Amino acid sequence: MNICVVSLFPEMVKKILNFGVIGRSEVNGIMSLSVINPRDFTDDNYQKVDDKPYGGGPGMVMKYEPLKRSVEMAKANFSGTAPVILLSPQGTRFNQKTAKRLSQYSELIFVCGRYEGIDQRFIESNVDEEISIGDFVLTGGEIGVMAIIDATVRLLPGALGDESSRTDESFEEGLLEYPHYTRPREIDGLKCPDVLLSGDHEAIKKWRKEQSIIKTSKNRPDLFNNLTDSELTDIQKNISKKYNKQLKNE
Ligand code: 4GY
Repeated sequence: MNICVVSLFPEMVKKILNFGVIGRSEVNGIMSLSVINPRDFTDDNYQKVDDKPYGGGPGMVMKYEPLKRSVEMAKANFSGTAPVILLSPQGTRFNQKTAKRLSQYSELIFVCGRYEGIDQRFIESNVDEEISIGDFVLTGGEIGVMAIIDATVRLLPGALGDESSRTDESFEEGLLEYPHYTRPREIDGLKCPDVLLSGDHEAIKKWRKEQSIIKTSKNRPDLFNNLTDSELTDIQKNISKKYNKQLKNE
């Protein structure tokens, strides 16, 4: 996968994506990352990438031309299949499903904004898709783009070693992950749940599913309420009911 990021802070994106699984994927040739700085595509002496907003108001707005030329350069380096994706709070919400969809592309172009916003005409004529990583406002798109690249590249074949993609399956089922334990068996008086040491694979599977259900109904009622009736057995529905009653009584 070839990825190009348009950003006023190229070092930020390059450095942070150079660790662990994602860093290795670049060494292994699974992914290649380049960054284009819109400041290199200005034509005035001050290399101006922003200007005052028409209509007044606080802050500065990113100018159309340096961004457009940056995207043109990114496209010239690619074969022409890459969607241009803008990171902004106005975008559609990113999730595991989006990561899966993006991982099917062989080329991606991301645009990071800064300041108060981006000239709308650039968005309308040069951006294919607007994506948000959450309902909060960052100082720029860079941290969002790093989250999206991280979640997407780890799905590429060979990116994870034997760590497999088991962790995602739970999200695809619409449930949060079950809790994990490793050695020692007891530490600071805290025990590992007996069932995990029982060797009874069916019992372990059942326990983990129950834990996922409890966690999801407690922390993410939005996800839990999205589960269809057929996805949960009656027993599993009762577990969450019982658990929610317990919570209320506390
Ligand atoms: N939320 N999800 C986000 C963001 C900062 C002004 C456009 C977000 O993805 N990006 O908050 N980005 C803004 C800052 C210009 C980007």
